[in-house]
Parts: sequence; structure tokens; C-alpha cells
Amino acid sequence: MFAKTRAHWTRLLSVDISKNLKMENDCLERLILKLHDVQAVKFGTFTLKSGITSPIYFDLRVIVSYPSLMNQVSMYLYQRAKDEDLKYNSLCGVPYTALPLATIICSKHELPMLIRRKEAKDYGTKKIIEGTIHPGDTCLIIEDVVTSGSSVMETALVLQAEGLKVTDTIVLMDREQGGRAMLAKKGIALHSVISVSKLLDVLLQADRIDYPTAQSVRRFIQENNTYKPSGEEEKNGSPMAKKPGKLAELTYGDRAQLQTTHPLAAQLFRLMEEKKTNLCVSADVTGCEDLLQLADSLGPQMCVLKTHVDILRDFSPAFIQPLKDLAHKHNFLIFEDRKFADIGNTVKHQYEGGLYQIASWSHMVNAHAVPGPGVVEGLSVVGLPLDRGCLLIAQMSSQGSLATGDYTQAVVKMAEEHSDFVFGFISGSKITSKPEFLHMTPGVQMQSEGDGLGQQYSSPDDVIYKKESDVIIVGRGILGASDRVKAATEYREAGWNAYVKRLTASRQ
Ligand code: 5BU
Repeated sequence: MFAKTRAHWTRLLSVDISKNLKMENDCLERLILKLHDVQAVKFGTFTLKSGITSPIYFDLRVIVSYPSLMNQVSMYLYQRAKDEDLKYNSLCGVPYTALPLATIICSKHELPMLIRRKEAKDYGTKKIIEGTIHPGDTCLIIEDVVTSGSSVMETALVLQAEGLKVTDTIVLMDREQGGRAMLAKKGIALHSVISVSKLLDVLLQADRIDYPTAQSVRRFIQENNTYKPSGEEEKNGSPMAKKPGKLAELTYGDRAQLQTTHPLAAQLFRLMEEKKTNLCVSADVTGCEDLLQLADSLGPQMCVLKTHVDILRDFSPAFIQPLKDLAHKHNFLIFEDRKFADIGNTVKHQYEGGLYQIASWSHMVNAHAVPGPGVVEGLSVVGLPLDRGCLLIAQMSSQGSLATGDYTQAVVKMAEEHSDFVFGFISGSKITSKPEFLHMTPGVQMQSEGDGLGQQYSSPDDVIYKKESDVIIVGRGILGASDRVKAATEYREAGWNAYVKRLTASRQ
């Protein structure tokens, strides 16, 4: 009797569930047809941003003109998160299309929202995220269409840099071209309302498209998967090939605005973006007049002028003011390559006093981590009140350098623990994924591979594009040229082009 009753209820229940599923399916089909009606999805021949020709094109931006459709889409996105039982504290829509969608959801369900700025803002609060940020909170990302997943990842990176957790994203349309796998690799689960396969099935059944059209889209999707499991990229061989699972890079301008970015690093990132240069000139000349002349003539080309003040044969304190004036005139920062490496108390005196009074004129200095954190603490006693910053030497360009492996890692940790004063590294490559830290690389030259005294050279493209550093430091490559301005212009262009190439590759 009991078994019969249970079977009866089970049957009734399953009829109910399948009825619900059918209703849901019918609603979703209506949504897909509506999206087709308003031309949010089109079929034909379209040239995508990447230059690829696609038989399908999504333009979800049009839905802002259809308020009831906006509400419907928002309802589906919210319901999807509910179905997955996601736990989150706030919502962030990827700009622009998903922004109003996130707004509707947040308004309807009284959820806190965060807004990610797309453009650099150079006045006011200088924030890249608007809204109240509670580090440690989980933020759910909303997006309209996902192809490779790079725009979701770009937003996730900005949120994560502010201390937020990003574990899931809800998207209206998954183009099924690798976004899900790429995001999964980065620890973000993608939940979509509609997949391209579902869309094609519905439109085919409703006679909105014919079978050959559906087939050509299916073929295109299969042949244009953006996600390559590790290792395949090298085989593909294209220098512009996107690295598997690689994040879309933040620009120097974006990095200037992160809340965690040191004020001096922010100033530097900003001026790099403004002047379009990632060139630091290493002014290794031995006379003050020579150095000032160099700073004036190469000033427009560089973001940083690096000095070795102790190689100037005629140094006098009178040399400092004209140097500072030139830095102001040409908008570059001064970096005394002093390589402090003593106990805290000694470096404090070396930095502040003596003949050179480095802290009074050099925006940044560098230090070895060998003595332990005391070296940074001693320097920051002097530097912090003056708004100065420090780069830690994590790797060196010279042959046989001992600054490798675990040592380099320990330097990164030391920097993270002293990020009020340390804003970056001297290193051969990018050594931390934290975008607030800056990487500057010496040993850059286009003509030569070494100097016979242990220096080892790489090209600007190698350093900025392949090794993902931020700034090239060039000395003799420019100083040894018959026309220094011409050489500096060439290095500046090579460094900037490599940066643009890196940004482009990360967005493909
Ligand atoms: P070059 O002429 O481009 O080789 O000059 C490189 C400059 O960078 C020079 O002033 C060095 O003292 C400085 N440098 C370096 O070459 N390698 C390093 O690892 C560090 C600094 Br740290």
C-alpha cells in the first residue's frame, strides 16, 4: 500500500517536474525568438575585430531599446544564479552591455552593485571600480556574450586586484568557442542561459534559419575554438598567438588606477600611458654637463632617467636643481640606481645624507634584498615621508647572477610585505602577476648580445612582449649611437610596439 502511494506521488511529481521543464523551455524558446526578432543575433558574413569572417553575429546592445526584453533577460540571468545556488555579496556587469542588466537585477533584488570603469579617469577619485569594496567579498560577474572569456577575465582581474573573490560568472550567451574552458582554468565557473547550439536548434525549428546556415555556424564554432590546452600554442608558432588561458592585460593606465598601486607607481604608469613610452634611459655618463644635456635632449622619449650619481667626476650639489627642473619640464621620473645593500641603519644614512643626498632628488631607488627586510625598512624611514618608492632587485642581467629561483621568489614576498614603499622590481621578466607591481629590465640592446664584461642583452620585443616586463632600461644602446636622439626614438618605438602587441595578443 505504502509502495503504491510512493509510486503514485513519484509519478505525479515527475509529471509536474517535466511540465515545469517544458514551460521553462518554452519560455527560453520565446526569449531566443525575441532576440532574433530584434536582431540581437544575425546571420550572414561578418568580419570580426580579429579579422576572422564569421557566419553569425551577436549584438546584444540593441536590447536596451526593448525594456520588457531587458527585464526578461535580467530575470533569466538572476534565475540562473539561483538555480546554481550561488553565494555572492555583490554583482558587477562587464561594461557596457551587461551594465544595465546588472543594474536591473541589483535594483529588483536589492543587491549591492559594483561598476567597473572602462576608461581611465584622470581626475577626482581615480577609481577603477565604483561602489563600496569589501575585500574578501565575492562578486558575481554578469556578461552578455562570451567568446574566449577574455572580457570576463579582464573584469575579474580588476576585481581581484581590489581584494574581491570571483568564482562564477553568469552569461546570457555562450558562443561555445573556448570561454568556458579558459575561465575554468582561472578558477571561474561559467553558467550560461543560452548556448549557441541551443539557439541554432530553436531558430532551425522555428524556420528562422535553414539547415545549411545552422551547419555553417556549427562548423565555424568548431573550427574557431579560442582555447588551446597548454603546449599547443608553441606548435602553432604564430608570434601573435594568444597564450592558453592567458588573461587580458591591463593597460598601464588601468594599473595606475588600482587602489593597491603605490602613488609613485601610479604616477609612472600614468606618464607612460600619456607619453606613450616605456623607455628608461640609463644615463651612464661621467660629467654633470653631459648628463644634463642628455636629460634635455632625450627627455621627450623616456619615462625614467636612471643615474649612477657616484660615477660623476664633477658632482656638486648645484647639479641637482637643473636635473629636477628637466624632470619637471619633460615629465620623467629620476631613478638613482644606487643598489643599497646594507643594514637598515646604514642605508638610511646613505639614502638621506652624505655628499649626494639621494632622497632629496631621486623619485625612486633600488635595493638588494640580501640583508633582509631591514634594508627596506631603513630606506622607508627616509623615503616614505618624501613620497619616494623603491624597486627590489629580484634578478640581474649579468652572467652568472645568483639572484634566481628561490631568491627571486623571496624578493617578491618581501616586496609584497613592504608594498607601502616597494612598488616593483628590477628583473629580467615579469615575476608577479599582481598588476600593481612594476617590472623594469636592464640589459637591453638591439645591436649586441653582450659587452665582454658579463652584461647580457635582450631586445625590447623579448623583454616587453615575451618576458612581459614593463620598462626597458637602455644605456649603451643609446649612448653609443652616433645620433642619440634617433637611437632613443627607435628604442622607445620598439618598446611601445612590443607593449601594444602584448595587449593585443591578450585580447584575441
Ligand atoms: P647598458 O649600457 O644598457 O648595459 O647599461 C645597463 C645599466 O643598467 C647600467 O647602468 C647597469 O648598472 C644597470 N644594471 C644592469 O645592467 N643590470 C642589472 O641587473 C642592474 C642594473 Br640591477
